[in-house]
Amino acid sequence: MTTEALYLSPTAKLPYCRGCGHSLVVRQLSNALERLGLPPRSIVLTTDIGCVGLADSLFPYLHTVHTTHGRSTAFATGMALADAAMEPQGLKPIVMIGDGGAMIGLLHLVHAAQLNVDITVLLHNNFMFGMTGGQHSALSPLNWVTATTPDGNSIPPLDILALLRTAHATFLARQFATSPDLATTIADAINYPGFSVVEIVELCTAYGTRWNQATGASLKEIADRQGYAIGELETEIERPTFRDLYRHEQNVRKPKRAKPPVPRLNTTAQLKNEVRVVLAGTAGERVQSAAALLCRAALSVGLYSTQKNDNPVTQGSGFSLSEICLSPKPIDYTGMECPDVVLAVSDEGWKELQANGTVAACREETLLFVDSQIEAHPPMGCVVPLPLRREANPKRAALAAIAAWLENNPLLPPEAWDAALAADPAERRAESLAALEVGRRLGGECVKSS
Ligand SMILES: Cc1ncc(C[n+]2csc(CCOP(=O)(O)OP(=O)(O)O)c2C)c(N)n1
Ligand code: SF4
Repeated sequence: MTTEALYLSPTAKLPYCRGCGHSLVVRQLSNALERLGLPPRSIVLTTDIGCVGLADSLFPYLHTVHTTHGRSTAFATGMALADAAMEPQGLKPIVMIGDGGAMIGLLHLVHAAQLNVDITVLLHNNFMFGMTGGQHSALSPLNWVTATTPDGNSIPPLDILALLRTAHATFLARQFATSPDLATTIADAINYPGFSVVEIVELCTAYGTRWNQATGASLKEIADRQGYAIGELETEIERPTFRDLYRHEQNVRKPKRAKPPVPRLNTTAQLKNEVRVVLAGTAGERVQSAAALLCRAALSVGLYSTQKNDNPVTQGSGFSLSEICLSPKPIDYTGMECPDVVLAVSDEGWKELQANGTVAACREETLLFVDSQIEAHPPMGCVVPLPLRREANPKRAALAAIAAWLENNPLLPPEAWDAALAADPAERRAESLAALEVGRRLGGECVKSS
């Protein structure tokens, strides 16, 4: 296999119109890769929509991804972020995008430049949308005739490199597709360890040349008229790449204080069948943490448990809800069509249970423990009102409700709670034990009275 065969297939039939600048770029990209001698599998050619996006199949030995319009830079950025975090590293995404795609996905370019991810963007600027019939793009020069500006464009064009400079890009280059230096510039850009962009000024021969009497020789004049510098542009800043920053952060970051796994006790739980519990209350009143504690307690005695939380987008206001499954067997489905137990400790929680259909889904045998301040009128099920908020205080009402239910259905031995609470700071553990105590007492009283 010749080296060229590793990049542009020697039998490749280029799909572009005769004289299209894209053909020149494809050949010069192949030359640049050949010079760099990069392993083909270390490159991901990430192409955009448009004629520019037809390049994938010409490079059979590279990884290729053909993406949605304007999003090629975002795909490449994602790959570069993942590559920086993985071992071994060494994937180089190269984006091939048109001026149309660059406009549609402009912020992806800005973002890639800000992040300084190791990607190279080859921005094929033929001043128009080629594939769809030669419409104007935000990079069309003044007076440029396009399908949508038949009398010539009167909107000043965007200088994409100037824009990316303000996004802190550190490698910016502009070349003509016809330039003998193009392969060198592309190679330099690929070699650059951070974000690099090469704007390639070229012509769409299907529309641009015809409507503007332009030829390859006119490119310099067009660039001059817009004040566009050609070549690798000066950038005054040196700054770390995303890869450098990531490595640095990995080295300095303090290990996250994760809760240790819950210890597994010798005791087993008295649970034969799966039980599904919905716990509902008010945000900020430790509803979801009480549910997590129940799950940990269940794990300590060999049960399986799952927890799904819900709250409004506001996080700190409104309802707070947890759906908990406990089971002696692995839990494959965590849905909650008809809960076995409903624990509602505040008005907000109860209203949400009505709104989300939980109350309507209760059956005859569903147990409902609700705070006595709530006016609960479920269509079915057995409602047990308990003064949870008053006796345990609102922040402990959820845990007290769990304890009250378990006092009536002793699924977990008391030592399961000790195991679940073992990792908590002493003060928090004492609060939780107090809540459990109140719940047991209230639950015990309702057993006696029934
Ligand atoms: C989101 C979205 N918008 C519009 C289109 C239609 N579309 C297909 S190709 C194209 C023009 C591409 O122009 P450019 O990116 O400059 O590439 P060229 O064809 O010139 O190589 C457009 C607008 C699309 N496919 N997807
Ligand atoms: S339509 Fe224009 S951009 Fe597309 S291949 Fe033909 S010349 Fe190139």
